[in-house]
Amino acid sequence: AKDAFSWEEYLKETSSLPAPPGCFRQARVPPSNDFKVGMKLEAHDPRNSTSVCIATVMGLTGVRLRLRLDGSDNSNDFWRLVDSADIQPIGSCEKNGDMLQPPLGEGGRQSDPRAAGQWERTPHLFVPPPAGFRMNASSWPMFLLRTLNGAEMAPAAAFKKEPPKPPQNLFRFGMKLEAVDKKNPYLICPATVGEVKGDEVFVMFDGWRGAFDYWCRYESRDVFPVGWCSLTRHSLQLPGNSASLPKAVPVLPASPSKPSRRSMQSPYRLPNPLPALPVRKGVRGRRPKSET
Ligand code: MLZ
Repeated sequence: AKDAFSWEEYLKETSSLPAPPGCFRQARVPPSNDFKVGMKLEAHDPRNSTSVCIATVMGLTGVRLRLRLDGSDNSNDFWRLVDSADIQPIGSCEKNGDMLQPPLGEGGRQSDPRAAGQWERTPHLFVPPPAGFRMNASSWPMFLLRTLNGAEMAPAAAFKKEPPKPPQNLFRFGMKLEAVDKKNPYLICPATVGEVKGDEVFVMFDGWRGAFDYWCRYESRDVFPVGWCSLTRHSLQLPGNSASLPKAVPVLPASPSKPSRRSMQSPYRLPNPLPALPVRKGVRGRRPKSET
């Protein structure tokens, strides 16, 4: 499309620089996505990361998977990279022998320990139900049998090794990146480093007045170098048009020991949240219509 987002033009327009690839815990050459919709795997429950559940691939987007825990509804889908350490082939838990734990019921309460006892007698079913599992805990083993019976299991080769952490936080104020919008985690959007503090990075979404911004660790799997989406054929959102960023955002030299002072040195230090600025007409495309 002729109005597709161009990083090249956008970087010029905003006089900014992309964060170098070495800042990110992402593969230099993105892995292939060898999963298929409907495949089953084991995934750490995002609401209770020590428990591992059966999940189904509901969709593929670039090298990310849209996952749903078996036994839970469509309101808690989550997204993981194919090289995420949070996912593994069916059977990994049992192999590691670390699976026996009582199920979490509604609201994260532990359910009747007698139910857990039942599972101990079915060693091939050493998998706790997902946090949202609504049936009686004792029906879980049968549910699992049914859910796995005849299911296509994701092959081990589809799971890629998680890339190593960069040795330190190399992000600097003003650098551009692509980042998952945690409130709308299917979206990846253009963003700017708004602040750096120790191992943490403040991700600011361009053109959204701070409503979606967040702090994350520098080795977060939710941030990507400029060009990642186009490389992996994931859609990239347009910047919002609620506020424009300053024309020149200097990228300052490293001084990890004094993060706050470094950011204050910037003559273009952005207040947080960004003030409402007049919308520039027709500069960077439309804002998506609904506030969902
Ligand atoms: N439905 C929302 C999406 C906003 C996405 C912002 N990402 C930084 C809206 O249009 O308001």
